[in-house]
Amino acid sequence: VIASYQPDEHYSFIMPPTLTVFERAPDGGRGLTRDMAVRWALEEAGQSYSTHQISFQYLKGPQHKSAHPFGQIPLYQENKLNLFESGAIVLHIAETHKILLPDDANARSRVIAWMFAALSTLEAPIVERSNAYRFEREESWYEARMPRLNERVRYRLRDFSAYLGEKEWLEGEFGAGDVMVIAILRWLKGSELLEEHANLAAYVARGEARPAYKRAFEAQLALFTKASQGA
Ligand code: GTB
Repeated sequence: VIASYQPDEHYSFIMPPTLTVFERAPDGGRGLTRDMAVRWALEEAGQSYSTHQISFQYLKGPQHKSAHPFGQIPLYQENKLNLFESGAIVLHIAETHKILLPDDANARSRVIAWMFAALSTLEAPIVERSNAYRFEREESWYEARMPRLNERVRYRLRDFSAYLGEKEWLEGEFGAGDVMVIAILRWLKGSELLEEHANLAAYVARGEARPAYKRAFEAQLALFTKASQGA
């Protein structure tokens, strides 16, 4: 046994966890790949970690797929645990470090509901729009399709903005729901969609101003810069 699995505030590892990430991030170091939320949660926990950078070829190879069924990043490895899906990894970090989740059972369920909302209700139209932009820009129908995809994002943002109102965070204290929601809203940066709601733009900016977020962002950027310099 090389580490304690007791989920208490002294939870620690002899071997820091390893996070598998892209060798060359396709997002230009903007912190949009799915390892970003995990890095952020690890920084909130004060948990050191190492990164394993892999090529696209390795991503789709049998060794990686034996740990990650879909051949994706991030993969989180901690002692004997191989964990995939960024939301599940963030939840694991929150539970084991007793951070980012309220003690009260109902409040905890609400925060977890926000994690699901980020990864389903909010994410679906945002990812659809982003995929169209990334992969279908040259198609003849792209210009005609985009307004519809923007409208689907707007539909969700209107409701979310109305709900958030002037709250600082979703459920009182900053939590795992905020990590996941802000991580996906950041995909809209640079479009007018987020800026249409001053409270949403401010909410994302509050998340990005957290020291843990900044450390996570710098860490992924450092790898990207290294990769783009061919190091
Ligand atoms: N539901 C999974 C999770 O949350 O962990 C989704 C994981 C996922 O989509 N991983 C992507 C991946 O491995 C990388 S982050 N893709 C390879 C594959 O599926 O074959 C997604 C991503 C890629 C690029 C940008 N970008 O360029 O802006 C942003 C996000």
